[in-house]
Amino acid sequence: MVANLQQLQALDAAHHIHPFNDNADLVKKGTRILTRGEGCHVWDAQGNKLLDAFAGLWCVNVGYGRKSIAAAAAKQMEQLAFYNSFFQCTTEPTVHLAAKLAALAPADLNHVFFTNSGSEGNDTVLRMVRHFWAVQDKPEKNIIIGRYNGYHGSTVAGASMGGMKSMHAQGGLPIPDIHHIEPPFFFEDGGEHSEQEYGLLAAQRLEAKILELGPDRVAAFIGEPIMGAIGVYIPPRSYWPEIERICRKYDVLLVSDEVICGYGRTGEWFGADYFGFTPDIMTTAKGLTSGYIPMGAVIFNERVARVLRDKGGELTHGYTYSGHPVCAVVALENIRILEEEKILENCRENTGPYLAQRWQELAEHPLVGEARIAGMLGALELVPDKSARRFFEDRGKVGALCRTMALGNGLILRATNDSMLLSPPLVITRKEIDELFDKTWMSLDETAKAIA
Ligand code: PXG
Repeated sequence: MVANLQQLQALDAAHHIHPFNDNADLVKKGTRILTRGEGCHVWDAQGNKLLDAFAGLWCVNVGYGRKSIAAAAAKQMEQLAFYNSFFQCTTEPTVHLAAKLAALAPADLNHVFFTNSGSEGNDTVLRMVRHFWAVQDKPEKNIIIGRYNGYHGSTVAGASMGGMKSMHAQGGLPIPDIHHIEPPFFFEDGGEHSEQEYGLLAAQRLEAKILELGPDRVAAFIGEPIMGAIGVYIPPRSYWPEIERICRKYDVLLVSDEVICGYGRTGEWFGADYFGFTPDIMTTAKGLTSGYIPMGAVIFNERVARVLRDKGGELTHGYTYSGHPVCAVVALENIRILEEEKILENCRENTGPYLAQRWQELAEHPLVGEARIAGMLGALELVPDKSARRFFEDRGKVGALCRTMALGNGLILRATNDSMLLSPPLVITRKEIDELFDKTWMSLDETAKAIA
């Protein structure tokens, strides 16, 4: 227990405005302060040990406490703490990382622009996509289509392309020339269709929207391969290939927001690999450095990069810390760990299937209407009645309650509405998966009892 916890909480309440929090409520309750992490566990200031089934915020893919990452950062800080990538300069690790990402990315996505976060990545995407069409004498081809309830970050462009109503309500969003279609969510929306049929129908909403707006107006479609923040909506296998077909038919750029899915979350390097489609552009962040340091990378294919390079003139876009050398060595070390410890292979062949099996067992609980999972990304849909695909009337209350129960049982799960979300470090062991199962079941029992 940290001796000065109450003091820290008082200082926090007095001076720190938290992201995605009801700050008035937070001041009343006091912040949970985390102090240490090792593998899949974190400790809070009261000394509680918690299984972090949410990997920080969908990001600590290689787990906590990696000394080799800390050492790589320290060494680079001593040698060259910073230099920029503007004005015909860059640093050695930045170059190595760009080449490494080009090698990992699918197809001919061989060109990398560095950012500090996923949100900045998506702002970069918006500007570059519009510029791409403008320099080909199509300035009117500037509309980006996203999806309602999609999450693409908190900056102006990210939140605009995202489809969160509560975010649009603050700050006058979305900006012009952004449109949205309904997302694929079989549990809510699938009706009597088979999943694969529904996947096609949900994708065809994009075609209808393109035709409504006019193909000459639509620059790009952006989507998360699996929608994370809204509740881990895993689309049917038929969805993404159909989206790709439609984008190609109308020459609309396809942007895969891989901020959560990227770097192994699904057991493949990218969500696009998992679903078998090839985007033109990918936004990545989070798992790129496993959250050890902020960094993002937008990865472009040959076509987009060539137009931007040969016709685009000077690129009037960049962040001071684009390609920061310390972040680059952290990313390189993180990727080295993912590769050398065969973490993706292990997820695909060993722990992933085991996690899926145990997660599916949770669907037997009376409170669970659906257990969905892809690789190391899952959700439990809590429902009032197992026999119907229906939500609680007061949506979100039961999820929040279950999250609190889980914390009491030493388990961190995130709740969106009444979906309990799962995104553990990719290094989670079978023993920890059993711990996850036991603690989740117990939390579901306690939640069911509390609302009975
Ligand atoms: N795209 C996706 C798909 C994301 O999940 C971002 C972009 C933005 O990345 P940065 O690094 O700017 O945060 C994200 C981030 C939640 C939650 O409530 C999810 C994210 C961020 C904050 C909260 O689950 N994802």
